[in-house]
Amino acid sequence: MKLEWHTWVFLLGAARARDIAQLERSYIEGKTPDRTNIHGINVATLSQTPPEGQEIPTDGWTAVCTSASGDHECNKAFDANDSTYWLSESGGDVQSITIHLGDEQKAISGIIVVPVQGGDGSNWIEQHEVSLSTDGEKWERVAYGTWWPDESLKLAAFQPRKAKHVRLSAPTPKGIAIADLSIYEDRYITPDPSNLGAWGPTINFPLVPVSAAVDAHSGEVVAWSAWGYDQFTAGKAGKTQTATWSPTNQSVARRTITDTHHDMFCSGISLDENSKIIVTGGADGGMTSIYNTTVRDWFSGEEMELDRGYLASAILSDGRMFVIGGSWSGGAGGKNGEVYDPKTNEWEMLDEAKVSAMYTKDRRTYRRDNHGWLFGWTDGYTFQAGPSEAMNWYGSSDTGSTKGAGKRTGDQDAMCGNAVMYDNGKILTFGGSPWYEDQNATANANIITIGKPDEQASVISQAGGGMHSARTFHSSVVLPDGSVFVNGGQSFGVPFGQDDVQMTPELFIPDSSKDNGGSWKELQTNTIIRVYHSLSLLLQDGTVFTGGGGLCGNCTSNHFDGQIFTPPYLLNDDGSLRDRPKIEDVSPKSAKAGASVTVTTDGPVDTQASIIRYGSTTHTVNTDQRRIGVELKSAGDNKYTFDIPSEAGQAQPGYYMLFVLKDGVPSHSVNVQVTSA
Ligand SMILES: *[C@@H]1O[C@H](CO)[C@@H](O)[C@H](O)[C@H]1NC(C)=O
Ligand SMILES: *[C@@H]1O[C@H](CO)[C@@H](O)[C@H](O)[C@H]1NC(C)=O
Ligand SMILES: *[C@@H]1O[C@H](CO)[C@@H](O)[C@H](O)[C@H]1NC(C)=O
Ligand SMILES: *[C@@H]1O[C@H](CO)[C@@H](O)[C@H](O)[C@H]1NC(C)=O
Ligand SMILES: *[C@@H]1O[C@H](CO)[C@@H](O)[C@H](O)[C@H]1NC(C)=O
Ligand SMILES: [Cu+2]
Repeated sequence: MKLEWHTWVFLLGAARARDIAQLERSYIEGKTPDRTNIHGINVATLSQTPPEGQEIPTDGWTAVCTSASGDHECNKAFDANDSTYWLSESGGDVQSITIHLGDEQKAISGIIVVPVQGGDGSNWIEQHEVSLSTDGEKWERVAYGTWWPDESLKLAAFQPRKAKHVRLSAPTPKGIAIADLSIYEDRYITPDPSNLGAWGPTINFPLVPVSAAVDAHSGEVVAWSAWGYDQFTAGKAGKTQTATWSPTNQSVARRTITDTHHDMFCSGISLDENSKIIVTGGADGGMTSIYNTTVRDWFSGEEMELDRGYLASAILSDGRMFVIGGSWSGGAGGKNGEVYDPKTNEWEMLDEAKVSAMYTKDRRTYRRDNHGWLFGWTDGYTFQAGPSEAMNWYGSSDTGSTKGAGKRTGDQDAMCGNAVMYDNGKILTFGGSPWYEDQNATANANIITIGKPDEQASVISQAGGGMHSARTFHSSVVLPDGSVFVNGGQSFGVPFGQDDVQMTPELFIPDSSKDNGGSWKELQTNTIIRVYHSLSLLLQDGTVFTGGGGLCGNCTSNHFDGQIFTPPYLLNDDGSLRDRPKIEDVSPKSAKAGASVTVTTDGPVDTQASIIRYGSTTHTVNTDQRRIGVELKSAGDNKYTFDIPSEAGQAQPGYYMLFVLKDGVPSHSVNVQVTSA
């Protein structure tokens, strides 16, 4: 049944509509439907993957709590009796429980908290923080965020660390209660930060972050699931659950449930010229929704001409948005191109932008046009680099156009693989499998160089070596130095399966003097599985947010979290942050193709800098991210100039993060908007 999940949901979609309404109500009221017997009482479960490793015995534990009410003493939080519980007093800013483990443990990897069952909910924990210490004095925060307030199990999984003391704290004036708290231990992974990078902290979300985008104005990650916080449906359930992580506040906002009439699962996502998040199609077919990050709310746009799900979209050189494919919704086949103008909120069919040119040979027809690798390019053209073996140019004038652009060298259909423009006109493609699922993944990589649009001869494909590991359902981001970070995935793709997982991320390091155009390097091994429905996004400070996976209702592959990965370029040997250069000023802040931009820094920086377009992503697709390497010319006194590429569409319109580097260490970014006119 696992393998057939999508089909199963299709068939049962309509019949289950009433069940879904009921389930949804119970979720909102904080009552999850599934229960399991723990320590003699029925506990509400929240189906998710437990922390890696084993639960450690409570022998020898002692605990200190900030306060305790009546006979609900501190140690009732781990007395192996879930009808008794620790209850703090109310008032104060923060309530916490600190467990002294006795002996030092080598690799604490997570905790699970059982809330009081059957109470009135007044002592549920929402915002929380987990910290570890080896000496009881110096604490490291390993996880934080917001749990959805209900009586189901709460979990925090993190990169394993040595600890003798574990603290869970909740910044709330309400009292909190814990019926049971268990602690997990996994194998130790030796840190090597300046060489391999480092994982952590974990950020807990009140939903499975399956789709997300970075807001250019605040740097926040806006993440959403579907109608439910842990499940999607092909029925028209029409709601969206959204939660936002703020890097400034270091917190996750409570999730909001919006009556968008749009279940934004399996949709296309693009950030337009003004960085509005435009979400198209998905489980509710033809809908268009637009997220305004200022007012933090969704608005409806005009509907597409065709129903689509698992489509892809890309912003064009003139600021319009091209979409193609998407047979997962509204019947298989015929999902030719359409174009949307955010200025007029109008859609137009491009009947001659033929989707059949990009079909894979999947055994299922509704899978053949999914998750296109689209790159908006010059003169209103879009380059489609895969996942089909065939590549194409799609034009957007009049009724559109299609022109073949050859095949990737030595590659085959690579559904659910990744494609990233890591420099101006240079695309790295890697991984994927011939069918959407139930096939071995590939480690193949290709480098595709594109030039003049609508010409086959302008497209050069070169085998790009191979990854260390075969992957499908992985995710990736391009970094300020032009390298490409790849995380997660399976070597045999099974949606919602968690076997054959790749736990070691890797990095493509471009080098045009090498035959393969670069090399692949393995990075620090992770312990949180990131497979189907997981994602990665580049943040303004040059770190990576990677999260999600699952969204399968009561299956255990749900991951209600994200994690920060800090690449080696930011770290010293001891794990502390390296000194980084600083951008003092950028002018102008908005510029067209060909314009010159002046940057003021706090000292001398490397000649090579980069602008990276903000990303939006779901299901391995991120057509928004794009790095353009720019060369800085000295203009005296820590002032430099660089040019936006001369042809409109090379840097397609939108917001970019400008990074300067010093000896390879990137600055925090500053925004530059590339405009279409
Ligand atoms: C758990 O605690 C309850 C309430 O104090 C008590 O009635 C029950 O016997 C305890 N169960 C066990 C297994 O000790
Ligand atoms: C972060 O803080 C700002 C202002 O203090 C607030 O407006 C915003 O909602 C917060 N964001 C999150 C995600 O909590
Ligand atoms: C978001 O909404 C605010 C308030 O209605 C409006 O002023 C702003 O222009 C909107 N932003 C975008 C990008 O549409
Ligand atoms: C996947 O690869 C393994 C090992 O090469 C092979 O035995 C198996 O048949 C392959 N599975 C499929 C579905 O191709
Ligand atoms: C999952 O949910 C379905 C439908 O609500 C139910 O039939 C099934 O028993 C549940 N499975 C588990 C493992 O709880
Ligand atoms: Cu999916």
